[in-house]
Amino acid sequence: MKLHEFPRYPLTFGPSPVHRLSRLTRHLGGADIWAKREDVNSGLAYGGNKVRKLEYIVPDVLASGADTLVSIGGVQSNHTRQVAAVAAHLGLKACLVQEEWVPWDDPVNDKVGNILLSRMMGADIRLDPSGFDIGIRRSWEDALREVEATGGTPYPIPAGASEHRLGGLGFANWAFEVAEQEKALGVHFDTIVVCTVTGSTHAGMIAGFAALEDLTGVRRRVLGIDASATLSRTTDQVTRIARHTAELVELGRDLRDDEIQVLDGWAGERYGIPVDSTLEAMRLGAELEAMITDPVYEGKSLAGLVDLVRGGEIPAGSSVLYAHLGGQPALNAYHSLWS
Ligand code: 5PA
Repeated sequence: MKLHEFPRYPLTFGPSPVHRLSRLTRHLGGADIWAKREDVNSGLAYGGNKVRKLEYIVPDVLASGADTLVSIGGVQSNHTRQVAAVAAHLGLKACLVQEEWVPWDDPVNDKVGNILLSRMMGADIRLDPSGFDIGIRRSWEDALREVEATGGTPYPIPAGASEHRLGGLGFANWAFEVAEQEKALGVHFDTIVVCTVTGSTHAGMIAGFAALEDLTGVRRRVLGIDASATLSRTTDQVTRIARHTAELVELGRDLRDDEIQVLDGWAGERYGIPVDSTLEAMRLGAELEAMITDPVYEGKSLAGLVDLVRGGEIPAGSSVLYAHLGGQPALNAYHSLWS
């Protein structure tokens, strides 16, 4: 099936906004910097990148007859909050396993931000002491079995909706959305910068931009900035999902190695823990553009963009598009960074 033939259940406002970051561009004095804003893509509990992925998964949920979405993430997972939002919107239940992915011992960590919103939306939340791992987890499989044992019909959504057959489609389509917006704005983005952890956002973009390249002959770089701090696992997962998604949309060729680039250098030592470059990027985004980023994901990918523009790896003369994937609710648990 071609990408446009896959059913898509609307959960977003439509194409997410694209705008120029002129003060950040001037401050760094190199490439022209723009942002595409998944953080304001939907009215469902602040939206974010998972809402866009879920647009391609919901038709399968509805066809399955399930009554409970079962998913997993860290205590401050944005993904599980978006699953809770989509469940509420559809009149389904959400069962969320929330593990201790981040050793962040702020006393409000499991009370504010994403987890608060998920509770408000009626999700059944199971806190679990296991640590960070982007793979398939026993706690999640247990939750699936429990929902079944209590008479429910579960629908499994893995971490970040990434290891789902359809998980890459949302961001494959994002590439085509960008191409339309470029025409309207009279700009061409030769480089895309995106945060990557469980992989299907970046992987979907890779498949989508590959299909676009085959139509237009125009090559661009899609640079994933690792925020997992488990680089090889994330790179493997991005590669696997990109290849799978390319096959699903009948790309008709193998992806080249240069199409799959996960960059190291901004994740710090641990997933979820900001480092100096994260805090500097968060500050620049906020002070120069009022563009708010979080310390787990977007602060790290913005730090990558800042360094790549500063160092000229993204040269002056380039136009770079920063994919803002959301994530701000977690900031509440990180109030101590600014107080
Ligand atoms: C997340 C993911 P991928 O997981 O698709 O690589 O996306 C990375 C990413 N930015 C980037 C934000 C704001 C994100 O929330 N979040 C996860 C979560 O549980 O919230 C899946 C890890």
